Amino acid sequence: MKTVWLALAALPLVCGCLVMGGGNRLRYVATPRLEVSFSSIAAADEFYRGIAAADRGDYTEGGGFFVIPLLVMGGATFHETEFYNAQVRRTDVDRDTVISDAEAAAYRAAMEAEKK
Ligand SMILES: [Ca+2]
Repeated sequence: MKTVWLALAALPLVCGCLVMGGGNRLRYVATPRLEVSFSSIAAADEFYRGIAAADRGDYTEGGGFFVIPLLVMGGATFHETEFYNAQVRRTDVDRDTVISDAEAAAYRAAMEAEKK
């Protein structure tokens, strides 16, 4: 009986792997990263904590039923640059390409609030 449960648990992983051809898919991304600086180390720290809490779902292909196995196996395509740029645009409210302490703190608070 234990073997059957293990087989059932492994099934989604196998399916996800087959559908995507397995493994990582590399994709050339022409979009450059936005250049941005931080007003302080604390601002950078807040910003990256915000990024860690931000929802990556909109920037990851291969959703629906297979999303968990694909993420576990690294088979989904995550558009890292687009994701990063979107976070920078969202954070740098006054568009001066400097993320201030206040902007970073507001961004992090918003990301953590959305996560809940
Ligand atoms: Ca700014």
